[in-house]
Amino acid sequence: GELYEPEEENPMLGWRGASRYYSKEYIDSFIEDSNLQEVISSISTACKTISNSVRLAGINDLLGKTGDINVQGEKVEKLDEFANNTLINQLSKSKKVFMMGSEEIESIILPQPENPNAEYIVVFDPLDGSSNIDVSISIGTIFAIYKKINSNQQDVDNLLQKGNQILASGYTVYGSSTVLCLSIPNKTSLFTLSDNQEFFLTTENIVHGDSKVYSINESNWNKFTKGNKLWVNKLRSGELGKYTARYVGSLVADFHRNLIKGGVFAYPADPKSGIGRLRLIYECNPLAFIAKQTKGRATDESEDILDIKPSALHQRVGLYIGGKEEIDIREKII
Ligand code: P6P
Repeated sequence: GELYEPEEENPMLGWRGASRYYSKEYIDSFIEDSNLQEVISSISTACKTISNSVRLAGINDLLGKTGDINVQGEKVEKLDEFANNTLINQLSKSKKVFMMGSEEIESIILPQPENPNAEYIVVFDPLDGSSNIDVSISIGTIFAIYKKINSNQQDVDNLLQKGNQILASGYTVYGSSTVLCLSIPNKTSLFTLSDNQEFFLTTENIVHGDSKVYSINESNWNKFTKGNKLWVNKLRSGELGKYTARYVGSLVADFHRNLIKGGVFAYPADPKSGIGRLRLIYECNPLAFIAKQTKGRATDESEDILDIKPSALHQRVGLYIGGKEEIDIREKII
């Protein structure tokens, strides 16, 4: 795309304004550790590449299936694989990552070449919302960064850390615009990808919105517990205020809308098995961290998501995530 011409009256568009808001300098200003800055910079680079491939998927013939089956037993979309490889390659290039975990890969991923002395662990869902890839509906990348707990490159405990150990987490939503959300303790900001491939700070210190939206797949009604049926009926009835329903079918898009405007997203666990659909490590923990940093909350059927000790890499839990008040209301009702 063409370069921005400095515009005096609108500092956001001028280079001077842009340099003040350009995410690399901005991120470096609020992340002290230079190694962590490098990890985040490599993730943002990967998200630019993924964004470009998402927007051109049909043209690049990346649509459709590779015919492979992933650890979730789902058919692998070519774009999922591309996103996964892009993140692994960029994180490896940073030379700052000790170990990775991906929603697409069954076990531990080590950077190539390996970095036994690196400090950081990165877990990610490279492209969440795969069911929406072929129909041009928003999808996203989710990530979280931890410090390693030991230097054993075979020890999966490095990936099985509680969400409350997260140092930084975020996502990139590939929607009508490409927006990177980056969250560290008490500071969450949004960056929009410009046509000259820079992430510009567009929202600083976001706090969870408070409009009344509920986001749940109501086709699962017959599998809801009595408590959840009571809660959803109260949301519908107007008893808790005038709510509207929104459901994209991509967790990142539903979460991003609720973060900005407000609302609560729910994906209940199966009441019989207690097993959820969403992955604790790759989806729920990173978003629960953001919710907490923006005055929101996230629980599974009973406890705060960030307090759950993961027992398996691909563990799935129920998820109720949104403004703190919304989650508190549900807990009083169920
Ligand atoms: P359902 C997408 O495949 C995903 O993992 C999440 O992004 C999304 O919230 C959920 O599944 C949608 O599931 O059962 O409502 O289609």
